[in-house]
Amino acid sequence: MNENIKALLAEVAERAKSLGSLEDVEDMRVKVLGKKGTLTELMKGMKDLAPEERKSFGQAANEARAQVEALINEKKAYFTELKKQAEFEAEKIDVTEPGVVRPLGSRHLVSITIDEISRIFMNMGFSVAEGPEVETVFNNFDALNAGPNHPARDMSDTFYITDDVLLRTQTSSVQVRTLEKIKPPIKVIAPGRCFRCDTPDATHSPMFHQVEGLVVGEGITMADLKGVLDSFAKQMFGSDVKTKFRPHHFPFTEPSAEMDVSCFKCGGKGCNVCKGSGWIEILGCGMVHPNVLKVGNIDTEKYTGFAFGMGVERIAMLKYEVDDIRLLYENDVRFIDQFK
Ligand code: 2NL
Repeated sequence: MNENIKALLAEVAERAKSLGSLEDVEDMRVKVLGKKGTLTELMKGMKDLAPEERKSFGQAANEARAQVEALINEKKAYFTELKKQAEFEAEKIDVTEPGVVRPLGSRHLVSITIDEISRIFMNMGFSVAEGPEVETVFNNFDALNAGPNHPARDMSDTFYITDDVLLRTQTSSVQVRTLEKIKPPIKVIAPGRCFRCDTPDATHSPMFHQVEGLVVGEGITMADLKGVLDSFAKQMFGSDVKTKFRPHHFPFTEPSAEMDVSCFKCGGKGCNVCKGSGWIEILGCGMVHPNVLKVGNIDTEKYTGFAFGMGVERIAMLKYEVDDIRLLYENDVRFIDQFK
């Protein structure tokens, strides 16, 4: 074999020992087999040879080329595999490693309380109605027997949007919609958000929640009102609480009353929750005023009804001993996380 080719193969074999990467292999391929590579240059010199030498030189050169190509392919495969293994190693994940703990949110105390109240009434056969927070003055006041001169209609007490549209001050407007829509017997509760122009303090907020209830049917009396609300009080605050009804006034009910429960904390002896009196006021109620029933074209000779309304925040604060209503809206996780 031609000395030059021998020397070239020896050199290639030597260089192959120090190859360290795919780049090195490619580098060697260009240097030996490339357009200006050492073996390519040798082959170009073939034309200067004597014809009788040319054949054996050509054979040797082709063999050398095949050898070098085989070597390069082998090295290429080796370093490709090596690289792949390194990549696999870098990508390796431990599937048994504990995952990232994402803290779960919790339900808000106001939602929890609405659900608790609703559940009790749903178990007594009430359905749940919802309506818009932006209401007509008619649905919020006129339909509830609060005429144009009623003090609650004052601009300083209610958020008006126009002369005829406002943010509802109680969820009674939902029951008015129910009265207009369906015929007795009616048995609904209306939980939801309400608005009044109040300066915030420990017990007042311009945005708060109510659950109101309405029952209309034949032969409904004050005894039904007392039975339903006494049962509610016992389920909400404990089976040993007593209830009492004090006369009151609302434009939409006649007669009207407020219901107190005996203190569920001290049993009536007097403590911080009942402010020493042994009783806690929890809701307003009464027999639906005939003028309200007439809004739904209900025959007031045939049908009677009772209604009630309670402030959700007040109930939640009493039950869970929260002493400032603003804690419910600040959404400090340390506070809201206590109730789940
Ligand atoms: C309170 C008092 C009350 C009503 C709400 C009502 C609704 C209709 C007809 C008659 Cl459609 N009454 N609702 C009745 C009595 C009292 O709420 O102190 N709420 C926090």
